[in-house]
Amino acid sequence: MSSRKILVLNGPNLNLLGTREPEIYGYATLDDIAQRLAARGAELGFAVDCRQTNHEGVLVDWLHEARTQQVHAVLLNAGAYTHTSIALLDAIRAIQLPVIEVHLSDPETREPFRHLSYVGMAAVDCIKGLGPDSYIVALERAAAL
Ligand code: CA2
Repeated sequence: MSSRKILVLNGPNLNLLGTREPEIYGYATLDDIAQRLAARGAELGFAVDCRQTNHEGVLVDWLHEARTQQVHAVLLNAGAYTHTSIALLDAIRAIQLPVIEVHLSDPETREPFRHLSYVGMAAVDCIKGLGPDSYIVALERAAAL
């Protein structure tokens, strides 16, 4: 396995993917997405470590961990914390690693409260609105960095 690593961090409620609101988020589960990421990552020469938590501070801890573990890049779907979390903004700025913001839906076409992204203030790129393919496109962008 490659020693080059891409970390994929998923925030609150994304553990429910594939079970609720399929009209917005589709039918793929997070495990399905993780498997696709692992396969595409292997083709690109990267190990993909895909995680999910419902807790803001755990996302902050994992971002800090990325800095010490020679991670090539981070893909971050912070879920609703995208729109609320100055702590995540500060963590992304602090780790000095490329972070790509990922969303299944396109938050800018949804409710106004989803239009602001604190993650986007520090991320190097944002891939959104492609369903599970958002993660694959983001992985390809990350691999090319
Ligand atoms: O489109 C995305 O990926 C979002 O990050 C998803 C978040 C939402 O708060 C962001 O505005 C956009 C919500 C994730 C909730 O995931 C669910 C999955 C299945 C059923 C219910 C919620």
